[in-house]
Amino acid sequence: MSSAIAAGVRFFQYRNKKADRRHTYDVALRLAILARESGVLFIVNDHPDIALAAGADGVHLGQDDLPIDIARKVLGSEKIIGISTHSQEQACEAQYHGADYVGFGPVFPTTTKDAGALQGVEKVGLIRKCLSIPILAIGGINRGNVSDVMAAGADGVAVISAILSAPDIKEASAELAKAAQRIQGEA
Ligand code: TZP
Ligand code: MG
Repeated sequence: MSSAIAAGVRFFQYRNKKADRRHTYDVALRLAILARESGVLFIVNDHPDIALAAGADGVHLGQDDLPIDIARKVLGSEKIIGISTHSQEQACEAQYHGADYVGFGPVFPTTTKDAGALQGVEKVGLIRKCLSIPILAIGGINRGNVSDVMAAGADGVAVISAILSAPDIKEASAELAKAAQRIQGEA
């Protein structure tokens, strides 16, 4: 996380599908402290209660996690609640129920997760037209395609393998952050 912070990444999610809840809490607590000291945002995947207990900025939900309004009861109005969406209908519903942002994808093929049907860049543009909350595109995003996704209307990108599998995490983070910010600056 420190390398990515130094490279300009400003929004982090702790995602661990294998750990037990105690371990998830312990790690989330340490990351939340680092994030606060560094002035970046930090959210926890899946678990609103752990996000709250660890002092994170919010939670990222999936379609099978707690509903947004229940997570809002746990977290209160100040915390960030984001949710993964895989269709225009899910994205609109998320906004209606008070999500602060949607993750949308998979935009490109990914081997990180079985994330369902490919959405493609065009769909990002489509949901941009009907959503006022930020859209974070996800799935197979790398330095070669980040500009296309941003140009289509995403407000940011969520990236796993193009950063974590890169030989130099700081360099990969910097390239992605720079490309995303450049397009934002042009908008
Ligand atoms: N949700 C949709 S695609 C995806 C998730 C968690 C995986 C993204 O990982 P990568 O390695 O950036 O393609
Ligand atoms: Mg989840």
